Amino acid sequence: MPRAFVREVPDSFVDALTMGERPVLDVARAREQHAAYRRMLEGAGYEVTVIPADENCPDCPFIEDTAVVLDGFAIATRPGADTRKPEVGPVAEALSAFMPVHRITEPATIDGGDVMRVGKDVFIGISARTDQEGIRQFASFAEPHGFRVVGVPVSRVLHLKSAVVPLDDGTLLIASDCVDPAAFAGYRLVEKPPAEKTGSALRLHDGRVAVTANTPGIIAAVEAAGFKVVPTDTTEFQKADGGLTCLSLLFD
Ligand code: CIR
Repeated sequence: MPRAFVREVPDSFVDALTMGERPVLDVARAREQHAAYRRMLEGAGYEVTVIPADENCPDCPFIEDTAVVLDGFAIATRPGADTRKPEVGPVAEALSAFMPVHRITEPATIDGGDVMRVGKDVFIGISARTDQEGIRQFASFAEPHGFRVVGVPVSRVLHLKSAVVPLDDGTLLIASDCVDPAAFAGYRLVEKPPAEKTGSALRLHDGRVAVTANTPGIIAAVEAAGFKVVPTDTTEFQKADGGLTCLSLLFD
């Protein structure tokens, strides 16, 4: 059965990191949206594990950044932002009940939001949060299992997956002004409308794709590419630079 890990929203979420001007974050609304996101995953057949929030970690709902699950093993990250480093321990511990967990170690940094796995390809964003040593350590765990690891520079947005996400194993939704499409030769590329940069998509194991509900242009583009879309409202998380992928860790 497909599984999802999510992490609850702390009261301190009002202090979540943001790239731009400080937004006003509504914790109650974020919790409603988080609950609906969880129901969306359950509706798609995922068994959801909820990890309690940590008030000392305002960004802890963005659980994707703390670990990457590959085939039968996980890699616990070392996030680039110091306030986020303590998020990793409880997630790694919960994952270790299901699979072996490797750990990225100092001085490397890598955020899960920079790691895009498609089939046996793993693209890793070189960003403000992820460095070359993080990519090197990640590759040392992944390559022996047949994965191809490729570093990709990313600009204007926080993470690689803010710019590009898979819709299926051969199709990517991409913002070509934030990452060079040439890195993804061989894939079918679906362009994100430039005005909807904060929008994102999450492929579900049943073949449908969750898409941010406030981005009609992305919804139309994903539908036109042949996918069934599940509109999903995550505006409070978008204000804090989070995409749809960032709120869960999905694995079989
Ligand atoms: C941060 O700046 O780290 C959080 N406010 C947002 C993280 C979003 N993560 C993701 O999309 N994978």
